[in-house]
Amino acid sequence: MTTNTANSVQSTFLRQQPVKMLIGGQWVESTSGKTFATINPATTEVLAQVAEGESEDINRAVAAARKAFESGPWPKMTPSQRGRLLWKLADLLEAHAEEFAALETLDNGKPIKYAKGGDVPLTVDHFRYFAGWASKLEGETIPVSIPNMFTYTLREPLGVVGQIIPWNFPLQMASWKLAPALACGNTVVLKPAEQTPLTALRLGELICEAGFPDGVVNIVPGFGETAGAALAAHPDVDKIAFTGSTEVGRKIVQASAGNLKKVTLELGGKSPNIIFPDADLKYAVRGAMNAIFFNQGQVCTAGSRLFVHQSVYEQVVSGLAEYAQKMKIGAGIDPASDLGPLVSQEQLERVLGYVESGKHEGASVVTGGERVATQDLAGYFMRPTVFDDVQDEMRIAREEIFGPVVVALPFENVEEVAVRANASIYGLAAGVWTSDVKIAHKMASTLKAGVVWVNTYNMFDAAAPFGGYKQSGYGREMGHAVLDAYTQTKTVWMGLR
Ligand code: TXE
Repeated sequence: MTTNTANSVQSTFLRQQPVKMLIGGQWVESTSGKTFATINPATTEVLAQVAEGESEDINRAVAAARKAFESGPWPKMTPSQRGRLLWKLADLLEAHAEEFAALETLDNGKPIKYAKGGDVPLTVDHFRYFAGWASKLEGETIPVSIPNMFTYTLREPLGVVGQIIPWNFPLQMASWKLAPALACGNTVVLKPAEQTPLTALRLGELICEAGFPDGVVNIVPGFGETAGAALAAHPDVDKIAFTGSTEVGRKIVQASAGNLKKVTLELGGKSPNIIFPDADLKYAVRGAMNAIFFNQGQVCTAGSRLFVHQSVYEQVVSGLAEYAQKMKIGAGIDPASDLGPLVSQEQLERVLGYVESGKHEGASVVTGGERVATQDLAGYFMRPTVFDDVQDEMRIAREEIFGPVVVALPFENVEEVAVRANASIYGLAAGVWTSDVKIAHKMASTLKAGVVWVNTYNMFDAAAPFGGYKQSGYGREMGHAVLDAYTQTKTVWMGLR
């Protein structure tokens, strides 16, 4: 990826200022006329002014989605027609892959090599996978015990779905939400995160180009407390799908109570990543590095609690610190960068606050622990950080930091580490590194997490379900599991006498 691509992105999509919102198939300004700035976190420069949606805009978007669900061409379209639209969207996205990768990197900060090699192709894949499901949503015939009855089920869409997404994987999160909802025949109001609205809005242009009927997808950028809260509380929204903090997840549940809308939540984590002494340490240490530092640690599944058997503890911690020191910190748009800036000043301050709290509670910084601020790196950069001398009850070992900060914790045996790994309010993911198949299976079944990776980490595929145990959320995304979250079952009884 070159600076030219970045420049061309700036001069095409970003030229239209303010970037408008998509309601009922039209690109419109906010009712209030307000806009907000989205920042390039590598430079702190304003990338674009974006229309700022508030409750009145959410009302308009929900009305457009309702109309499209009840009376537009959408409910009359066949499943295969819906599938073809999703496939076409995937093709269009693939054709604009370079542009999307650059836009994602500029808005979020992530290294372009990951945006190009991960975010965009995985998003394309996601739309293709769910394009296939549109025509495979089957009901069942039910062998009831009452004579002369024919009983069967239909799987029907829920209606208007509100979707609120975070800033760490803006494009992928949009696809995780949109693709299954649309495959199942729902209509959507999507609210991107205020830090990173651009790729979702550009995707909106491709959605129009693909030929989705007006109002099927509405995209309203804005802030959580206004646009997000209005969507979560809206009486004409049938379901809310949310990815973000556990704290806001609780607010979503409360707001949804008014009309008892269905809710799925993908929330925070404090995932244990456990290295046993018989692991192939070369891979395990590299795996531990990727588990925590990928995407600047702003990953809900980040392997932020690194449990290491005491016999290899020194070796692993020093190996990890060495990797951390070698990472190239730089603007995401530079193809050589391994670690970009954090997404915002607020996030940088939050993460540095955790570093201070760790030091204050007696943990030691092995490497990192500070902001990088040079003339070239004026944005929200920080060094990848490894903590030692950590106690399980310290805040840095219990709370989600959501930055490039890992706590290393020695352990003695399998039983002990299983208990400590599970001693968390979260249960999103876990990693295990071992060459002993018995330990691998034992840990896979004992760990209270929605996903367990063995001798690998942060693997995702559209076909593999993902979601949290405990306070990491409700429901599953991806795979056929998510179809339950976007359909409802109707049972039909026919008397045959
Ligand atoms: O998240 P928020 P923030 C965690 C992570 C991070 C922390 C704070 O620990 O440090 O959350 O990040 C919208 N009603 N995760 O403050 O606020 C908001 O506009 C409705 C984990 O950015 O949860 C955005 O679109 N919506 C995580 C989305 O919620 C509201 C990803 C997420 O923002 C709202 C992100 C409200 N009252 C952060 N308030 C993950 N699970 O991957 C905010 N929003």
